[in-house]
Amino acid sequence: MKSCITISLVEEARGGPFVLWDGLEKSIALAGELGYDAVEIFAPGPEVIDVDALGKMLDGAHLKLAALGTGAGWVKHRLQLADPDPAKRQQAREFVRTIIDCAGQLSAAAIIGSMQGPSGHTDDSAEAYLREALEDGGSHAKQYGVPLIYEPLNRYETRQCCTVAGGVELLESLSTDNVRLLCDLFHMNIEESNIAEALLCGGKWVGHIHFVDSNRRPVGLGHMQYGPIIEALRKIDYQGYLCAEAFPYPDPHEAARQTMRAYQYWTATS
Ligand code: LER
Ligand code: MN
Repeated sequence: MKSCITISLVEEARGGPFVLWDGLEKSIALAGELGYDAVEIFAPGPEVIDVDALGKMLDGAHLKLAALGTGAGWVKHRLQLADPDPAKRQQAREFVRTIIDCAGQLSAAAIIGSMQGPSGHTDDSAEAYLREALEDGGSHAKQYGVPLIYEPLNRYETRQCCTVAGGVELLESLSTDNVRLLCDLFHMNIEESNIAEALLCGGKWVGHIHFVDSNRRPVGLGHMQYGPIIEALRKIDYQGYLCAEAFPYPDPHEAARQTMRAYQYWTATS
């Protein structure tokens, strides 16, 4: 399992659960210094990502790009993949495709989290629209040899899909085999009866982990029981990232250091 840390470039998301906020250059330098393997970037849109420049910056810090988030599509542009308005839905899918194109050029995946639609739309068509969007994004990502990553969220953020079992059912219903699940331990702590068992149920569909404590603070600062979680991830032979998506508590630097200490502790061979 590899280490990863989130960088937010989205001003509208201040106060959100992203660790580093100090611009790409400084954040990448810090992630590199602390020994992270990769970063996950939450960007306002594709227009702010200069793929070549980002690639060089990451190489210079010996980092990979793990993923690009699409959440700004919702937070900044109010685009949802399950919007009842076909034109808005189309715009939302287009936004996701352009993020997939940026990430794909750096062999990274795009993540669909809050763009799936928050709590508003509850009719059957919302799920059908989400399925169409996952088909579309999953097929689009294939040309880059990366999956599209789909994140079940807790009940206060979406009514689409809140559990790993629901996510597996959703992905198994698609005709594309190129979508994987993002299992965010914070959301799972709210929704799952047993986090380790949920990960075992996720099995081969688990494609990314948001590595965070029960209170959304960095790992080690809440009451999450990581022993069984790490054991479950080993059992399913998870080889992906444990990515710090947590509040920058007590501050971004210390949150980054705390997560790295916890990552090293939990992934030390036993
Ligand atoms: C939101 O709660 C979250 O977990 C993010 O990863 C989604 O964009
Ligand atoms: Mn998350």
